[in-house]
Amino acid sequence: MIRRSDAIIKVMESVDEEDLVVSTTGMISRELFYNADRPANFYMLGSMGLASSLGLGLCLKNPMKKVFILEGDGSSLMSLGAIPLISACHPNNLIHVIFDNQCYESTGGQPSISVDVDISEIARASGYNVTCRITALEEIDHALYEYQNVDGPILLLIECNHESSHDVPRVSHTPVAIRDMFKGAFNQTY
Ligand SMILES: Cc1ncc(C[n+]2csc(CCOP(=O)(O)OP(=O)(O)O)c2C)c(N)n1
Repeated sequence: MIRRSDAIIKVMESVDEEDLVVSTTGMISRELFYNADRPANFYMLGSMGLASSLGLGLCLKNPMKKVFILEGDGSSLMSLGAIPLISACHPNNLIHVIFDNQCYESTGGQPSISVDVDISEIARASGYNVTCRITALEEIDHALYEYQNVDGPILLLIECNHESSHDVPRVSHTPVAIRDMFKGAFNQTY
């Protein structure tokens, strides 16, 4: 089974300098910050469940840039209406990555209902252009390479284990600094 932090590192290896990344609150943002901090990352420090809605807004406002949404099964299930909304808006620049460890790992590992509910099937039924379930680390870059020129919305659901190190530091940028750095990256043209 894949460790979530290894999956985050793998995804980030396929992210280009100009791509935008929005990460959900909790350990996903902390692991992203620790392993791949960059101005074009928007770390949600609260507002669980809203990373995908924010990512959709960014896609619609800036169709020239790819937007990666990094969230957990818990975060995704919290705002499940975002999946059909994303689909209905046809953002061809959106890549939605869900690290599914079947629990709320950041707050102690309480089980989520993703053990019984396949979120990738919900995305497929909602009309995402591509959905795929990933069970091995090496499948991540293969999938991102294969779909790099395919229109979104694309969903990668990555099955992860419950393992994680809580020694990973908190995001040390202030919310204002995150906003300002991200704004600069959002407006940067290449
Ligand atoms: C509205 C709201 N509810 C609850 C929390 C507390 N909280 C922060 S992260 C988290 C768990 C997130 O679970 P998931 O998205 O599955 O990610 P994981 O930690 O499992 O990687 C919770 C419950 C919060 N920050 N905001």
